[in-house]
Amino acid sequence: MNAFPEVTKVKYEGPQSDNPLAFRWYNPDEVVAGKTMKEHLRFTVTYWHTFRCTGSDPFGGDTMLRPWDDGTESVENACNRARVAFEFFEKLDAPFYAFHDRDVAPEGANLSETNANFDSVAAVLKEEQQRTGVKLLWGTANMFSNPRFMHGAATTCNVEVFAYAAAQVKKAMEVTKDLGGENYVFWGGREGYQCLYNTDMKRELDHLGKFFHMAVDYAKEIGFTGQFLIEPKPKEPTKHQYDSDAAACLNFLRAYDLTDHFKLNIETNHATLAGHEMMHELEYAGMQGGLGSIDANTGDLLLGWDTDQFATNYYLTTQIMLVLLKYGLGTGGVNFDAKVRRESFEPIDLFYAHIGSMDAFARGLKVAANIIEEGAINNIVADRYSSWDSDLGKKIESGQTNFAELETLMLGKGEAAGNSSGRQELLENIVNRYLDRM
Ligand code: XUL
Ligand code: CO
Repeated sequence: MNAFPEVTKVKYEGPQSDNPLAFRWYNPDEVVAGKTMKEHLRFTVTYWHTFRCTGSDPFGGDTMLRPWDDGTESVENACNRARVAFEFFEKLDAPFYAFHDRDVAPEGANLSETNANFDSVAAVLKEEQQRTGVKLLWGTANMFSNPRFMHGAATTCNVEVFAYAAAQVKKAMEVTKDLGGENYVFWGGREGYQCLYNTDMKRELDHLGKFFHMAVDYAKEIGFTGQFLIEPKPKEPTKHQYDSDAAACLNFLRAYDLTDHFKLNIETNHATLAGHEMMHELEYAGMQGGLGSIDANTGDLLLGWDTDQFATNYYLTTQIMLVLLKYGLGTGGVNFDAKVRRESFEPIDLFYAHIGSMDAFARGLKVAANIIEEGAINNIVADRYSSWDSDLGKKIESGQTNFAELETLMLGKGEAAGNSSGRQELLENIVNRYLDRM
């Protein structure tokens, strides 16, 4: 394979380099906060955007130039594409990739044929993984593109579609396990509703709970030990998706007794659609022990939909890395669920896009590590809450007091102690200072 003849292996050349095909910040073996960058970041290329995106949009057709792809839905073309994908991962020095079942292999005339197609391509993926050492971060099932899923998959009103979805996930879990996948993701593409008049929400959510329990049971049965992840998103394609944000997902998991088996895969553009900052979603998941992995992208705030762009903004990557350093990623990774713009149609643009975002995350990691190491933010936060370190604070936090006792105290004092400044602007300046230092 030589689909990208103009690229050899992308290497670290340092911040002064003006080579657009070199890393300026991502230096895989450099140790930051006790681990190599490679270990911290676990960069992952998404198969669907990088190898299946055609560039079409609601207003126009395909634009992407992909000379290796013959444009057919044949298994042969899929196998060839898989080999090209691994050439890309290798040249980019990306340690992981992630896929949907239907990205890698075409559907057949029936489920058995579809499964056979999947097995044929999975054999190539396995061979290529062994050849290159690139690993599978996660697998997932696409249960949103085919028209059968118009009403949903696990939350459909059609019981046989539920059964089909179960069969599809069963197979996707088997292939993910066989390829050594470290996680398995559920993004509820059509698990939601367009209209409440025709929706039995309670019944749909009960079915979703049952579906996830079946997945947990099947994982045990086949010895799949990867982490299950749910990816929150509030809307698109449905008007409301049940996994709308981290809080909704965690509440669902708790209500259906699934918290021990699932964590969350948090995506920046989805956080934006939910009206949250990425940092909020990460912190919310992290503080409840539910942060599993991230889909690293960004949206265009002026467009307001899920544009899945590559993140290059250092403030964003610094914020993300501040939270990831706090909670760790475990078996998760930084998965580039991002696509090049339809105008960036040449194969080389795939390299520019990934290199730029890998560098932005690497720099964010270094800045965040410095901020944490020097306590630049944490000391101010600790100071802000220091009144809680008093005897009174300890009593409240350990549940050893009550309203009546607190009333007596305040009646005696007459007024609470004065407040101190929140220092928001100072903190924003501090982040700038650490960015300047790099
Ligand atoms: C859709 C999205 C998906 C999931 C995997 O917005 O993010 O690609 O990441 O199904
Ligand atoms: Co995603």
